[in-house]
Amino acid sequence: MRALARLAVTTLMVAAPVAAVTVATTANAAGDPAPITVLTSDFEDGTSQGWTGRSAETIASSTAVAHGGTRSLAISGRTAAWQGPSHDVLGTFEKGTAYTISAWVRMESGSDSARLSVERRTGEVAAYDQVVGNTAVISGGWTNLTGRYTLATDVDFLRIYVETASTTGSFYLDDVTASYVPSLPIQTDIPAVKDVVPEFPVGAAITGAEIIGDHGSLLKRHFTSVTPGNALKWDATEPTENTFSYAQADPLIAFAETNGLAIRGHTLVWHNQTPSWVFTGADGQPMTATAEDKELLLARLENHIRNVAGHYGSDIGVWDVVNEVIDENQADGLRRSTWYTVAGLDYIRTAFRVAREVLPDAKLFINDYNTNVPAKRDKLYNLVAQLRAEGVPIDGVGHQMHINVSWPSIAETEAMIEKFAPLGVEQQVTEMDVSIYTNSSETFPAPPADRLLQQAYVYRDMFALFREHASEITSVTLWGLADDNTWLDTFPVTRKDAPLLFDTRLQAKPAYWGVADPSKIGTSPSPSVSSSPSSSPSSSPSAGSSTCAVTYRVTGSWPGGFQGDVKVANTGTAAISGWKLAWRFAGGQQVAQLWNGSVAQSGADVTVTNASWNGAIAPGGTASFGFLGSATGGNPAPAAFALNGTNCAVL
Ligand code: 9MR
Repeated sequence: MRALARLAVTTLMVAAPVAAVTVATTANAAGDPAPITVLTSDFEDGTSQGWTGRSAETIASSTAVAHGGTRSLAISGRTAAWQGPSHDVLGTFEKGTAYTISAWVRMESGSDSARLSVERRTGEVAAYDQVVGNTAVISGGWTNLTGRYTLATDVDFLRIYVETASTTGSFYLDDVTASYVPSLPIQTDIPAVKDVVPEFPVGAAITGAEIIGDHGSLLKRHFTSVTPGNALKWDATEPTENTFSYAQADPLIAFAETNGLAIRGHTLVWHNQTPSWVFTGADGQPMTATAEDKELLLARLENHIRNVAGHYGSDIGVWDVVNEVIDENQADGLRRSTWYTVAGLDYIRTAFRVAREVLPDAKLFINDYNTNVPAKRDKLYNLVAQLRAEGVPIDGVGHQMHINVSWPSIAETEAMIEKFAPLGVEQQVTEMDVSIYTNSSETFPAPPADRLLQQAYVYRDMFALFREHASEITSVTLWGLADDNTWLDTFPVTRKDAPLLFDTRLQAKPAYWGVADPSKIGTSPSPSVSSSPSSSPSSSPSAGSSTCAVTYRVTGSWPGGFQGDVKVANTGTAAISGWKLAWRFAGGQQVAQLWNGSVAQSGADVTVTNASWNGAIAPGGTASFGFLGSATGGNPAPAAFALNGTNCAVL
């Protein structure tokens, strides 16, 4: 066994969300006590140290390769990808404690992906919780799998195991540990958020782990509303056609009811976390825009809503009926999801109509991210205005508010609220979190104090704004309870983030004080107030008057990221000798990597300076560069560019 460094941000991919557990990366914040290790397997004693195969595969200590020492565990004779080594942790793992599990894996030959999971059983019912998603493994070296797992239910069977994604190749396992950092009692001598913010319910998104032990106490103490973060989504509630499951959601709903918390239902219709059968036609083929497929899709939608919304009835007072349907890059503003391509706008009409029929008294919401970005905000506004004019029963607009310490400005956020006010809809902040990162390349082993303070000012100013607008804003929900369980640990890249009011040990952060008592965090203004630094292009110039022209193209995109290509043309009569091109990313995009130039980004403002070989642009000549960027929501093209301080035509 070699000592494992537990301080670094770990590599982890979380794929499907799992039932009633917390899954997240971990990084010990400075000052945390040493972890307590509850399981160590180094295989140095020549035995398999309690590891057995999940089936009839062969498990044996081996000297062929070792991560540490001279031995590892060899797994061979596998006849299915799910077969692999497994170890009992029943009686080792306690409910409500977050364990960090680390294992090293290496293929005997070739390559595959490996993942680490927990199998738990209660009575005859088995569940499989993924702790570390598919991670590339090779024969030439060791790959670490590390993730965090919190058991949230009573079980009579509990084993951790490793499997591969596709092949049945032999592999090795070594240096497995499971450990936890002892928890701290929650603070009972600080004001409750719900008491200092009486204007509207303040909520937290929760999984099974947030309702037990200290997490449950913290939740009850500070919050008046909850949103099940994954448990009500289609993949959890109707994994196979017409077979409904409330196993994940029921305990959360029961907790909320017992403790008098309001419940936001999230979400009835989304393009993510929806099983593929939903979009598979009667012929077994992916649905297309035929009348037959549309009819089947809308029937499935209606059946889903009647069952899920009907199961909870009036217990859930607010539903995100549809989620993330806007794509501001489409002329009509509508996301080209399968929902849309098969059923057009009728899927939204049907969803609201059926939800209203089932729940005459519930508030029905349309929910989206980046609703502060004017292009997206306006498309959402247009859609809601159109549908309400048709009589579609949309009661409210949900602003997710996944933001960061330097974006967006308070002014832009206020403009967002004011935009929707004339529609007469309720508005709710539904998924707020404030990342400490301003681009995809930053990684901190522990949250720096200045970022935590910046974050506190953002929370202070945003909550002040929401409270001023309490006649429009009827609820504010944070996307998580504490920093120990946040989706931002794996998005847009894997690194430890700290976007919430309470830290990984459930203690109040400066962000909490920004909400609860801003006098405790000093008087510095929020850095998010200013959104228009002077280096940025001021407005879109007219094509005829400038001496430069910029062509900006997105040449590829994928969830969370994109590739951009930029060409700068010298349309003047004088040679350019050295250039700087500036623009603003209005959608929160961040440049992660850039070639044929060097980049600096501060908040939304990007400046690219020529490389040594492309600084000279003769009249009529061009220079080009490319980059990889992250886009957490929409990816609007910059509206204007300035070359050496002069606005360019945009082609
Ligand atoms: O918090 C959710 C996370 O556990 C899931 O892995 C993720 C991907 O489907 O969805 C997260 O919740 C999303 C929410 O449902 C809609 N807005 C964006 C949220 C963060 O991705």
